Amino acid sequence: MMAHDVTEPRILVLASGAGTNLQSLIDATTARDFPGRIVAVGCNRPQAVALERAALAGIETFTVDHTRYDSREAFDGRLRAEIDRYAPDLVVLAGFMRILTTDFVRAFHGRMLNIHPSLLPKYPGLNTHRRALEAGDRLHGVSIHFVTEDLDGGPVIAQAEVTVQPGDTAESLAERVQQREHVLYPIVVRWFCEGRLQLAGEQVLFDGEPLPQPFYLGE
Ligand code: NHR
Ligand code: GAR
Repeated sequence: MMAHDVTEPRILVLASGAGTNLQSLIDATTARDFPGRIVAVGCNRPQAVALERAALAGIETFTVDHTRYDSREAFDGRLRAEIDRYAPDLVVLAGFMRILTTDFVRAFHGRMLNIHPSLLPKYPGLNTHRRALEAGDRLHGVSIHFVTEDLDGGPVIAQAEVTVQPGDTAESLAERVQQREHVLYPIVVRWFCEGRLQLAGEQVLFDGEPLPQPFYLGE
């Protein structure tokens, strides 16, 4: 058996914050049998802990500080130039907090995933845990979807649920949702790297067949 497969998919992770999802992906991809590898981590915040996690794992990093650009187009243009240096097969948004322009999203069509902390189509956008609590939802969770121009509206691949408990706060809920995120994201990234996931129009294909509904991981 070859120690290194030169064709293994190249993964680039974009993050903005703590990078706990990045860590779960580092841990998964470091396992000997994972069918892809993280070639770089990009960040829009120079102080993000995600950058330290990448460096500790010996992964190359770059920062494109959005506060230094006066338009989204300029920021995305620079971000894209940095990403292109690594020629990734897959771009993984892992707690990445900047809305991306249409041109950027189109450049990575079918090759960019996001993890979003709600059961989409509920609560696209920000503050999902607070909004689920305020709505009195009994069920909350996380979704992984292909990124399209439609913010948090791209086709959903997989979801995991979390039951809202009496006394839950946005923080306690976020913590339990994140535990599910750390299980689910490596599974979906593995599927992509195995060539099992594709985007055809607005349709997710799994093993070449339309996915009738997202994979659903119960509690
Ligand atoms: N870009 C596109 N075009 N489509 C998507 O589906 C995207 C995207 C960029 C990021 C992640 C998303 C999430 O999972 C994501 C999906 C940031 C915001 C936001 O409002 C909204 C959704 C997501 C990420 N960001 C503010 C902005 O002005 C900044 C907020 C901040 O810096 O804290 O870009 O939730
Ligand atoms: C995660 O819960 C992720 O779902 C969410 O932010 C957290 C990032 O944590 N993403 C968004 O809210 C995107 N707008 P992490 O940096 O520890 O992975």
